[in-house]
Amino acid sequence: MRNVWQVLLVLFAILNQKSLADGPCRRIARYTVYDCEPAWQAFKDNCYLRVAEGKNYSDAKQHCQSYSKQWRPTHLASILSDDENQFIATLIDSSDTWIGYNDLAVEGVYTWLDGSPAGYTNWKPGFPVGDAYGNQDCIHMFEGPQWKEFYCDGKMNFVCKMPRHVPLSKRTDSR
Ligand SMILES: [Ca+2]
Repeated sequence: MRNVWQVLLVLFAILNQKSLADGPCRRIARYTVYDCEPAWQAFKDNCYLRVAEGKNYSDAKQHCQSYSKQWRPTHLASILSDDENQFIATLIDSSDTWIGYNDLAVEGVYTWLDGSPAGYTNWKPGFPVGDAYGNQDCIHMFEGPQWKEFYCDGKMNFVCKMPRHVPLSKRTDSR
């Protein structure tokens, strides 16, 4: 009888160790994952809303920010990979659409409104042209997945992006 308990104890120890070492389970436990609200579309770690209302860049920017929730700052969409670019291009159905990229602060230095590092781009061939045709500092998707700059007071549709995954560490840090 004692042997049976010893075997069970060893078995329990092995199973317990296995579950602790299970990578994916541990990773999920570090995040709170939110569903996207109605009308928002999920893609990987974010929710996206296409807003089919012509607004200038500043108004579009504020409109997106107004959706922000605790630990989920919302901005005009940043686009950080070809996958994400394709997803958004499909979402907006080829309409001219503001994205969260601009060189408003320093001419020729493009930054994302949500603070994402600049890296991926999908410029239309020949762009950016800088301010060759006037003060064009705001970036939009132009008739599909490619980007070009335009005057920031132009009015067009836009797309907002809200994080779905909030790291638990962030939740405790930002209290
Ligand atoms: Ca510019």
